[in-house]
Amino acid sequence: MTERCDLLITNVNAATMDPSIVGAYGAVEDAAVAVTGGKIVWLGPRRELPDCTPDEVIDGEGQWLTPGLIDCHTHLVYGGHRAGEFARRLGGESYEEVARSGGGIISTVRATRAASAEQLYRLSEPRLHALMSEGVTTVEIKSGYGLDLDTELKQLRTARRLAQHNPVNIVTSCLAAHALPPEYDGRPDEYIDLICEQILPAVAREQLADAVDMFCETIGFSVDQCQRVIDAAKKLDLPVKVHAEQLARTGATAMAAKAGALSVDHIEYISDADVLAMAESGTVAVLLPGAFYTLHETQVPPVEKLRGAGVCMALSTDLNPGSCPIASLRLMMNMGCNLFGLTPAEALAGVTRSAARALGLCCSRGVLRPGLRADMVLWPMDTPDLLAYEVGALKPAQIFLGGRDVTAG
Ligand code: DI6
Ligand code: FE
Repeated sequence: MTERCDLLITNVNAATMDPSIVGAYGAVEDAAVAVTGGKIVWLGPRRELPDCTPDEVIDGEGQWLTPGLIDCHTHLVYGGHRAGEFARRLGGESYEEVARSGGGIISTVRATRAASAEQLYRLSEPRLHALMSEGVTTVEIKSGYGLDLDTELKQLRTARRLAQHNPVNIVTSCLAAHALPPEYDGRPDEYIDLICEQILPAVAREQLADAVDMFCETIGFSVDQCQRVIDAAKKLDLPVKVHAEQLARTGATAMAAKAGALSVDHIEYISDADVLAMAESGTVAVLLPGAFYTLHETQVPPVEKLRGAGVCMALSTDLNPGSCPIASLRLMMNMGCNLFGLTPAEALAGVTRSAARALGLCCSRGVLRPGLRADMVLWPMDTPDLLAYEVGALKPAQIFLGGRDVTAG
């Protein structure tokens, strides 16, 4: 603890989410938190606070402070919308049927290719703002609605530009292996060549992606094709994550765990052996209840088995125009509990500590602890249980990004 600090928050209860602090939320009640240089430098019971001279003091008024929320799986940069397809699905057509008849991901690809960089930015920013208004301070954004070199680059540059103009951390993933573009119809292996030989190297040259993702599904790419993408990502020193086993068991999770993937996302159809493989490799399970809900799925991910095996479970929106057009991470916390059986404390861990781990960022954020970034949210509530329970009315009182107050309005 230095003698002076930039910011001191006192009279606050801290849901640190630090697993080394006993109790559901790693709670430190009647706490004080000191911040300098964008990082937490001291956190503990207020009565133990050493002498210090803060530049600014905030009275937390007995409210609760949590880590900034982290949405670790979004596709929020896209053109157009799919309201027409929503109506078709409500009329009884399945997601796969719509996709196979030229709708689905490919219809968003057409709209995203047609949008100018400026249009894409303007369409995407309100989606980002919706997340930020809920206390989200880190957002992952994927490409994958371009499926050609220029449009994949356009999407990823848009994500980087959103980060330059908004007080939020953005990390990006290249999801060129999302669907087969129409110009490669019947030639999926040649499209995988394009990804491995041209798209990923160009993305890496411009440092546009922090990771590489892929859609390993019967309506996406096979395990063998995805393995080639993983090998190409590894050559470029990029970590991988996999959309796995949302619609059927494919073997994607076993492949991802073997490759040391950061996360496998969805995983409704994984087997007991897959759960053990994840526990061994430390691969995070990213649960996406909004997609499950939107697609009226019935197969839930094996949460009890994941919990029993000690697999780290993150929660995310999957914000995308088809299977989850819902820009609310708080609603996902509620759905994680109601639909998947998480506890409220697991839901908060899922959008903080575990989400940070799914992005390979657990050394810098997701927990309130000295040495970590001061991305924090002050909530007007008397227990963190409310965060997963209530939807809509409970809003952050203050949002801090690297210790800076970035509360909107
Ligand atoms: N994430 C995805 O990328 C796909 N499903 C999912 O959960 C498809 C998104 C889309 O329909 O556009
Ligand atoms: Fe997704």
